[in-house]
Amino acid sequence: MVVSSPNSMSTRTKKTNAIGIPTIDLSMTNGSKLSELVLKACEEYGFFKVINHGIPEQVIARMEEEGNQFFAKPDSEKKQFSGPATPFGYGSKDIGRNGDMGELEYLLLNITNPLCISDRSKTITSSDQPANFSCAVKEYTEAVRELACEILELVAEGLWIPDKFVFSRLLKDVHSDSLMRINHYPPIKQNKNNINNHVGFGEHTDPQILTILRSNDVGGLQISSPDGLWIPVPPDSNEFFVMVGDALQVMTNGRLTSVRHRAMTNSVKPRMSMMYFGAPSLNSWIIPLPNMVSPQNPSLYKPFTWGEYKQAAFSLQLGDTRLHLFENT
Ligand code: GA4
Repeated sequence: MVVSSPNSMSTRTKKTNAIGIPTIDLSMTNGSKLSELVLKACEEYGFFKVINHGIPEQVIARMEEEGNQFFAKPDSEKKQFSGPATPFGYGSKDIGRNGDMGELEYLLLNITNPLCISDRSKTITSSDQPANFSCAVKEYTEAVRELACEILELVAEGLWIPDKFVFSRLLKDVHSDSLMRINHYPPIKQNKNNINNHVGFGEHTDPQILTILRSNDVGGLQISSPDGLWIPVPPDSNEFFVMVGDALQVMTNGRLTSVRHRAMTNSVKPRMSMMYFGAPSLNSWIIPLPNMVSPQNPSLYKPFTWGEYKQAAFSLQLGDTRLHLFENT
């Protein structure tokens, strides 16, 4: 396996032994073993793959099909869905509000509970059947939100938190600020040395609680390993990848850490990934849970709301570390 160092955009790479991405079989019947494995993966990598997740193939296929149809439209049509600063809708190359650029186009949609996508998102169509796109998003999001909740309940069990719904409840809240994103990375020509090292989406951590990612069968995702090397994640279009976000890091008082990741482009095939970002409501407090704090293990963070954190994150650059702004000194 070839890995390179985070923060270096150079082509400097290093060969190492294959580093296994933790894979968790959700159909395991031994519940306490399952929660132990989920917790271990969250602690060691902040990242893992889930198999036997129970999400029907056709729900995934339908969402992929709608995404492909949308991105295949002419630019002039896609641009009609460009979002205002909020930023919902279609975007191309610009990431966030502070000049970050990527080699991709995307759709960013806000998701509400009970599941319905916002009025603006509802107008997005991929075909002459306007309802198809919003139905596919609704069905897909419902399924991945359930998956995220199941995983968060396992995390709570693994941490011996008496209320196992402490995290999942936040995603089910009627005011949950969760998002759905579909990224499309068209192939990029190789440079003159035949090296393709274009960063499609720059390195960052996700600000939310938990991310559920699924991509087509084209590679590109890389995660930063605990010892600071980039690990390429082999694609698996039938399965889902789970990432710990900043808010979960804070609520577990740093026991789980959010994973730094990025996406590379290739010169052959388009990559499409879809992410559900599970978040609490804007006025929820993001604070370490009582049983994650003790006199020996005091709270690492000042109390803040999800709205405050989101505002801070969205006013910084993609790769900036943001949690230190909220650390206790
Ligand atoms: C990363 C995770 C999600 O894709 C996202 C991104 C958001 C954006 O694209 O507008 C941000 C980025 C993400 C973190 C820092 C800020 C905000 C771009 C950026 C520079 C939608 C999110 O919630 O945070």
